[in-house]
Amino acid sequence: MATKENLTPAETVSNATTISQIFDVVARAAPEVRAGLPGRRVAAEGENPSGESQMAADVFADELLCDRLGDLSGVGEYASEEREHPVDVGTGLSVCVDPLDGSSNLKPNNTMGTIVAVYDAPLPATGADVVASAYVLYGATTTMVTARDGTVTEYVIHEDGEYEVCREDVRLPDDPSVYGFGGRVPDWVDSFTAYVREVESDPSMKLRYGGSMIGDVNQVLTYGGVFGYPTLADAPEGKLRVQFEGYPVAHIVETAGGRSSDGSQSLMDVEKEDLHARTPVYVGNEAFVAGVEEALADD
Ligand code: FDP
Repeated sequence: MATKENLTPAETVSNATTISQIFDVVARAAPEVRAGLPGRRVAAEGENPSGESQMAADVFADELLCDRLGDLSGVGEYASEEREHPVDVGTGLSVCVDPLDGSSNLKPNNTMGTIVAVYDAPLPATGADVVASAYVLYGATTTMVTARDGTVTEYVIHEDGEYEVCREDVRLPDDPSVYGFGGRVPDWVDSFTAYVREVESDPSMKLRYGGSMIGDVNQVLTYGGVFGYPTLADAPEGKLRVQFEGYPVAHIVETAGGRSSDGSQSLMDVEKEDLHARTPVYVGNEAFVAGVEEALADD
């Protein structure tokens, strides 16, 4: 039997096939990740490379996804928010994973996600290297949103790992209605606070913030609007990580016809050398993201 190490050239797979396999692995692992949560609502011993405490569920999801994705013959590197360095798993595409996004929502039993970015380059990669992205949302149901080849698709994932398309060619609605921003409000910079007050003054806009980026971004993808985790007074780079959160979410939102920004440029144009580097994140309908950039321009 061909193992990953002894594949002949004829047995190597195309990037397009590998992307499909990555999405398939992630969808099929999702019910297992979900089923593994109830017993893992406790802190793990370690911290992740960003200095945040880990839950047992973070570690569990990371190990599961590393094993499964690392087994794919077209995957060369696996990196996650839970590991200091990428794991060399062969030759091929690089995969960056946030195994359990929003894991502080585990204890109160709220929404969480898994985020996946696929790069055709060694890690750390750039926005131009993104060839596909996806997230799983563990909500009332389990869904997966993928972006590749200019199209965003939403799937519903069943308990046995089978999945089916529930929304094709997902686009941000033209009549946006939700907004949500992370960080403590007193820590926001004044120009950003002023921008948010303006958004709030629009009677058609409603606050929707759940503390899990994927849950919050999925609301924007469903109803239209804006999500951000901004620059904070004591954390100019915000909280979210470029490789694991910024690029994949920007790729999905931009492919769905929206915009992304770090405050002055598309998130896809941000370049940071550190695998775990952070960036402010603003994503949503064009007008809202343009409004953030305008508001922050004078800072
Ligand atoms: P969490 O720390 O719970 O994993 O990835 C970081 C993240 O969640 C995002 O999912 C979420 O948007 C943000 O942090 C929430 O941060 P705050 O607790 O500061 O609101």
